[in-house]
Amino acid sequence: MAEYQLYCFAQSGNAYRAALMLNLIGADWEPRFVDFFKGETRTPEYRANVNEMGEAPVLVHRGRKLTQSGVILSYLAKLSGRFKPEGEDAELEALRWIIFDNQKVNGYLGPYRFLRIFAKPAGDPAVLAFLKGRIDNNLAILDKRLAAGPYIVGQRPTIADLSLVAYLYYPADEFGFDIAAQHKNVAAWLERIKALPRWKHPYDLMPGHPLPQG
Ligand SMILES: N[C@@H](CCC(=O)N[C@@H](CS)C(=O)NCC(=O)O)C(=O)O
Repeated sequence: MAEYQLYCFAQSGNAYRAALMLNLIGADWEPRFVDFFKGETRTPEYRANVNEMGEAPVLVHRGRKLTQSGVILSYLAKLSGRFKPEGEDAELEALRWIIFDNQKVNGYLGPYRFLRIFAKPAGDPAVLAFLKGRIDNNLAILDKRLAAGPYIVGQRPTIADLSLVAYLYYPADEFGFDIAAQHKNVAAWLERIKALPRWKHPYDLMPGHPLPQG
């Protein structure tokens, strides 16, 4: 058995944050497929035994079960010393962007994409329009931040970057608009993260893609 197990599935940008970090630091890890589209996270068993919040990702390591990708990223950064914001100011700044990401950047992008391409029936157009307005605004904030420097905090990649890329490598047709084409600084930053050794696309890193038809 590998040192780390990660409950995850390919379509989950939230899980991708943790999977990418594990891969980039060269950890000995294995995915544990979560059958999200069949409702596994909503089962009493999952909530009782895996995560009371009913979510993926969940990281299992040395008897611990950690949830919330921001917590998992912080844990792995502390343990490995990699992608760790150095010093209190950088730590707080990284946390600030991770929370903004969870709530406002990928926090809207994930449900937007879900309602567009996975939900049955598909999302209400008014809800989609509301989310798209928030997404455009928040991606512009991210783009402006990246105009000022190569990474979110300082001159090297940290867990704040690995959080914020969560959904941004998924294909443009899943969103119905091209994030990289519309946000040039985001596009260049995505290329910088992609160039890191052991980077992998979410569909190549986690199980469950493509989804079975039907
Ligand atoms: N803030 C959480 C979000 C986790 C999350 O929402 N995960 C989704 C999958 S992408 C989930 O498991 N949702 C459960 C459900 O909707 O039942 C994190 O960053 O880990």
